[in-house]
Amino acid sequence: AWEQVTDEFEDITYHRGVDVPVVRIAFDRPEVRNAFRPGTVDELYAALDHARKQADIGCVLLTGNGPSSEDGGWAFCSGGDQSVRGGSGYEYRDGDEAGDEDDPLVKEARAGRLHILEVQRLIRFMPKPVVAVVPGWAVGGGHSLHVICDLTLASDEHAKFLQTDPDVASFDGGFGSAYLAKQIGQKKAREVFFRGKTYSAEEAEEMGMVNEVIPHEELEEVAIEWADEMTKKSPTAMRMLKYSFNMTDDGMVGQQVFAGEATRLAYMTDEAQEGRDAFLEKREPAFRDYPWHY
Ligand code: 1HA
Repeated sequence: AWEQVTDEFEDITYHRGVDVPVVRIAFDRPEVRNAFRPGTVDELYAALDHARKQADIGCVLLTGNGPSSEDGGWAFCSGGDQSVRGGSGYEYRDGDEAGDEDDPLVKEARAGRLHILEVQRLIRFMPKPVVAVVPGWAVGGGHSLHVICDLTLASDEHAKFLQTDPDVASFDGGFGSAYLAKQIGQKKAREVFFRGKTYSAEEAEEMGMVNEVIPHEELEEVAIEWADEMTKKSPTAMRMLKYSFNMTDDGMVGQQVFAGEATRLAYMTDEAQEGRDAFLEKREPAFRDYPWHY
């Protein structure tokens, strides 16, 4: 069972679990296969950032609502909305929430955006697992979103994986491609982009970019079961593991994020309290009272 977190959003829905400490964030534009326009990305970022900060939430499910009322088609996300693509990115249009020309701050925002990459980074660095729950098409920038998620669960019947980037003269040269190659190998990742073939959920699982293929009707139920299992584990251990998995691929930023968590743990020691207390009491810290662990 879910309860709605807010009804403020237009292009996504945002719920939290009643029995399990998990949230469900879903694209809600099924008539365009859940393509994202700039406002969709703003809302997605806001919801993910909210979920990131909830200390009682241990897992995020990212999915797409469906089916389409037009033709019954299912989608996770079909990437950037090509109908609002302009010369420098995806553009707000008249009538969009952030498209009001009279507002000077918003005027800035009308420039073309590629800020789905900011969403990718938020998913990458948030200290809890994000699961792509793929009920249908994962295409283009939508495919890259499933790649960046920690885990992917896919509908046996409707999930389809397709990389159209070079068909529409776009390229996700970051996580969408390079990280995909880490998951499925260089040859396969190059095939996904260079050939642009549609892969079934089973094929995607064999390739190693889907964790489990699930009967369509049970997809969300199983996703909640996985969330239930993961959120019963130690939050600190889960966070350290996610950042450990990230670190080798994330260079100095990976080290910074992992080290930040090490600093947080170090702050919890008596030794760290002594450092703070000595400063506040204007005395030498008595660090010789603390062991050099081995
Ligand atoms: O690569 C990036 C980025 C890289 C770096 C930095 C930022 C990035 C940001 C974004 C992206 C990208 O996402 S580029 C890739 C953009 N996406 C695509 O090229 C996918 C386009 N869509 C399709 O190939 C197909 O529609 C489909 C495989 C998802 C589904 O095919 P299907 O089931 O045959 O349905 P179809 O009839 O094509 O689509 C249903 C409706 O949804 C159509 O509307 P209608 O003609 O009935 O009015 C279709 O136009 C619409 N639709 C689907 N996808 C999109 C879309 N409308 C706008 N944008 C879409 N992406």
